[in-house]
Amino acid sequence: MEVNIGKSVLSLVIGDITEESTDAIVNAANERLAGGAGVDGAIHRAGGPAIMAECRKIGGCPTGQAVITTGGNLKAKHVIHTVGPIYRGGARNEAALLRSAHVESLKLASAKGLKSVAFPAISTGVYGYPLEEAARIALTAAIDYLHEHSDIELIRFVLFDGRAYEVFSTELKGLL
Ligand code: AR6
Repeated sequence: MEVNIGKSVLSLVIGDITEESTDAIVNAANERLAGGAGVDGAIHRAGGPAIMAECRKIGGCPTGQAVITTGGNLKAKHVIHTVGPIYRGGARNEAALLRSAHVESLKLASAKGLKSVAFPAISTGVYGYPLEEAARIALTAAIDYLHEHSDIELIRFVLFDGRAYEVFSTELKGLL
């Protein structure tokens, strides 16, 4: 599914984000930037050791913030590592932190002059964020950003399975 937001494109696809050829792909990292399971493990495996070498130099990233490294062997030249919140019931500022993870990633892309960014469904795996709410927050952050900044030409959400794709599609239709 693809929609125009101003002069930019917001797209949803099913796939493996490590195969994306956007200028940057976003990693759902942890605060230590230590690597892990899920999409984080997949990105480090596919991108090779240059990514972890830069993560070690950077040292860490607070929840809701973002940092950028090389894409190593990936098609994407850059990886933006952001840390989504661990979901603990919803009353611990999770929504604001999840929005911030998206906005800070996009600000970093803009600051580096990048034009296209692919996101996974941050926080919805190991970190346990309910998918419907996470999709709404992620999509709202992306739409708001594209309305306010015309430099980013494409934001793509790369969903790993059909269910996540369906949930993101339904939420996106509800936001338009
Ligand atoms: N491409 C796209 N999406 C993927 C891929 C892939 N290759 N692999 C998994 N997903 P998660 P989190 C989806 O757990 O919840 C790590 O250990 C997956 O189906 O990767 O933010 C980190 O080191 C899910 O929908 O990230 C942190 O400690 C989504 O990506 C912690 O997990 C996010 O799931 C972060 O947890």
